[in-house]
Amino acid sequence: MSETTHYRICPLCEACCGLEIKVRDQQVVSIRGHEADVLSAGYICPKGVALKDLHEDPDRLRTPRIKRGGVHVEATWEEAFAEIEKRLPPLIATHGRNATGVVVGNPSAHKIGLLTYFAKLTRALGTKNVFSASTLDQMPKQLANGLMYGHWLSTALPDISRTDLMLVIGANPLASNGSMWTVPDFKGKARALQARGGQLIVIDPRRTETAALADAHHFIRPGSDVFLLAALVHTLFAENLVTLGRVADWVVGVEEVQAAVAPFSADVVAPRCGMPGDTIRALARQLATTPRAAVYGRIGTCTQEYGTLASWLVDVLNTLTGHLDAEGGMLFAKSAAFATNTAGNPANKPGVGKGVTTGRHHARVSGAPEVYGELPLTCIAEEIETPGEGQLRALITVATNPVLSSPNGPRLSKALESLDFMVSLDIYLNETTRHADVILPGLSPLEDLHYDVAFPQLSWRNHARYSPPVLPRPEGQPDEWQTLLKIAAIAKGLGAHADANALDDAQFAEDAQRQFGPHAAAVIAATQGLRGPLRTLEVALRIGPYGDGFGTKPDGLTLQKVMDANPTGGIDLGELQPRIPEMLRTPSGKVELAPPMLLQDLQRAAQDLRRPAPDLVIIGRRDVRTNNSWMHNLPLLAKGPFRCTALVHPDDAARHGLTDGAMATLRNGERSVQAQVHVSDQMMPGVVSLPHGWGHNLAGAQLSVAAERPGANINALLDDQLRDPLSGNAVLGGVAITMEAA
Ligand SMILES: Nc1nc2c(c(=O)[nH]1)N[C@H]1C(S)=C(S)[C@@H](COP(=O)(O)OP(=O)(O)OC[C@H]3O[C@@H](n4cnc5c(=O)[nH]c(N)nc54)[C@H](O)[C@@H]3O)O[C@H]1N2
Ligand SMILES: Nc1nc2c(c(=O)[nH]1)N[C@H]1C(S)=C(S)[C@@H](COP(=O)(O)OP(=O)(O)OC[C@H]3O[C@@H](n4cnc5c(=O)[nH]c(N)nc54)[C@H](O)[C@@H]3O)O[C@H]1N2
Ligand code: SF4
Ligand SMILES: [Mo]
Repeated sequence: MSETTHYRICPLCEACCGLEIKVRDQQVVSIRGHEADVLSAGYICPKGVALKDLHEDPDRLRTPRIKRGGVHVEATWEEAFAEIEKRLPPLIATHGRNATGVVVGNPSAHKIGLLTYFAKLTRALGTKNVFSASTLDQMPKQLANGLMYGHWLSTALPDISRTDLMLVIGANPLASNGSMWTVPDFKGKARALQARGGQLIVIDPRRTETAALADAHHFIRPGSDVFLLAALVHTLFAENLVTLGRVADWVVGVEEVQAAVAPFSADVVAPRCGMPGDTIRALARQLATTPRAAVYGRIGTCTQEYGTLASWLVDVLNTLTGHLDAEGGMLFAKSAAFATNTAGNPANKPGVGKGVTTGRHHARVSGAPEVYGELPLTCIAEEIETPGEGQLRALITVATNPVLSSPNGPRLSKALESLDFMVSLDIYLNETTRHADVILPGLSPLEDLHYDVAFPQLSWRNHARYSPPVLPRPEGQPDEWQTLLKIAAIAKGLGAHADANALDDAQFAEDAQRQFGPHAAAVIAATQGLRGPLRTLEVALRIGPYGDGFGTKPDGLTLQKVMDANPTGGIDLGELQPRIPEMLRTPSGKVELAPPMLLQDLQRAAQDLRRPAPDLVIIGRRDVRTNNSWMHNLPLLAKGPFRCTALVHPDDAARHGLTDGAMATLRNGERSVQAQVHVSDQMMPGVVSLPHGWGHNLAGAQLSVAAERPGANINALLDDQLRDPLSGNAVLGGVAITMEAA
């Protein structure tokens, strides 16, 4: 057979690169970057190439598993759904809906089927126990976005192709390829910035790959970003540097912010941050006096006790230096589909919305407030362990591996084993799914279609790209959205034999009625022949800001037009443009610079300003050849030097009697792990770095390559009780440890 060429968006990380995939005899022959791709222009990393390994991985599940006598055995789809029907509805009948829970993980953000259908499962279950990896990651940013701009996905993005100064805090895009910011080839764009005379500055407790590229790098004590950022803002006021630029008419709360940051002068925060006061002041001046500048903060600023405050202050800093919504500063994307901040508002009128409320209900055991309908993922173990009404007895996990990815994984693992019933939608039998009674596999990415729901709302450039499946799927394997609908139907008492497509049609008709009223019949007629997420996408594109409005704007986008553009790399929708006030969805129609909830929390930070720094703390690390916990089984990525090492500063190594290559025991109270030490002056003294997602030595998993070099699980050390109280986000860094030779 002859070779065919396919174009497919990589679903593995937020860079969303366009790939060119050559196939012969249904075998992948090569994967490279798609030069014509309108977003990524040929950029690719080794993980994209490893999609072939993922597709061919013998450990990847292709058929369901049911646990019988403690062992996972292969089952048909019918048997798997029958098992769920046998066990889930009786449990709901006896213990109520809140005895069930769902947790969804990172890969779902890259799957239109999971993203658009997950909520149907949670609705059918009717439980308060909804958890996601968001509370291990970016919930603080989501909350800050919601409070300031009225929607959690309204994220101000660095206008990297036009800026002259870029400050990166707590992110390492050279390894991660960007997050809450879809920016393939960050390195190339940063180099271009430098080539036009601009500067890149990095603030990080480790001199990272990104810091090595930068014009300047400053160490910061883990967890102290809130103090640094408050001091930067303080300096702007103290030195009369505040300017709002083009958004001046749309910002409220400047004076409140000025009063709230009063305790945080540069000299006061300096010891806590481990940064000289002069450095902080100079940075504030540089940001204020550079006409095109952008501050970007990411996971290092989120996964700490003051995560929401730090995320908010990044945007406060951008606003008060006149860089919010300005070319070369921070801009908002305008997505072709699915963006709440483009819906129902004619351009240039102030956008008004419902705003954001949290705490509409609370976690049963900890009392943690709900945020965007979710409870903190780190509450799961205690919700399972603690008896009483609403005790969590049945859990459905979707594309998540919290036994490795969430703090105190060993406790969670034990708790999962005590559940009455557990179902996992997952492509591996791994550290988490080994606890499941039923595992339902999703398709290989190469067998699935692709359209990004969230990332075009976070992209450095506006675009619309669709990829069809590259390879045929195994006979009889459902789409993941169909699997979700089946479980939803079972939970609603409709039985295991309910037809997913019929359920989908009925649901779509109902939704169309609600959304389009008198026009519902026309919308249903216009989308005949489509179903599932494709139908949802067709509607979203056509009513979106570039859409054809179902024929009212004939030049506008339709699904077909986006599909047709696949071979030419998708449709380019241009550079980001200023969007305030039209994109706002706050009740006031303004940028809320001083949400009361945040001002109040800043007092908590003020009280904490003089806490002495622990002797030694641990932080995480990413490597370009890993992806959280689940790609260590792919030979192409697993080969080479071992990546799960503890980076230790030479002074700390000497202090603790450790030499390069030695094994160290890292302890947090009763809990400990062992890791190989790599002595490196990349580290700030007093800070140890160990990557997450490792620890593949747990019995019952089926990950033959990963098990060869299992690595240490940093999350076995971290504490499930440490959270940012506003967002419920876990604290993943800056945790005090001790270290000794093993
Ligand atoms: N200490 C520490 N811990 C961290 C972090 C850190 O920086 N430090 N980072 C945190 C962050 S940012 C995140 S997002 C979380 C991630 O934590 P999780 O969301 O739990 O993600 P993973 O650990 O990558 O697990 C992904 C799971 O999805 C499965 N999977 C992969 N593809 C598919 C698919 O197509 N369909 C289905 N159904 N399943 C699939 C994999 O087999 C795996 O079980 O980890 C967090 N944990
Ligand atoms: N190759 C690869 N790419 C990935 C992933 C992966 O696992 N591997 N995971 C994906 C996911 S889920 C996400 S969320 C993104 C995350 O993307 P990034 O936010 O870029 O994540 P990291 O590369 O971990 O960079 C975080 C940086 O914060 C620093 N840091 C730690 N603590 C602090 C602190 O208290 N203050 C400051 N200022 N800095 C601190 C760390 O040293 C690290 O350099 O990456 C995504 N991309
Ligand atoms: S950077 Fe790598 S993993 Fe991320 S989308 Fe691009 S090819 Fe895929
Ligand atoms: Mo993440």
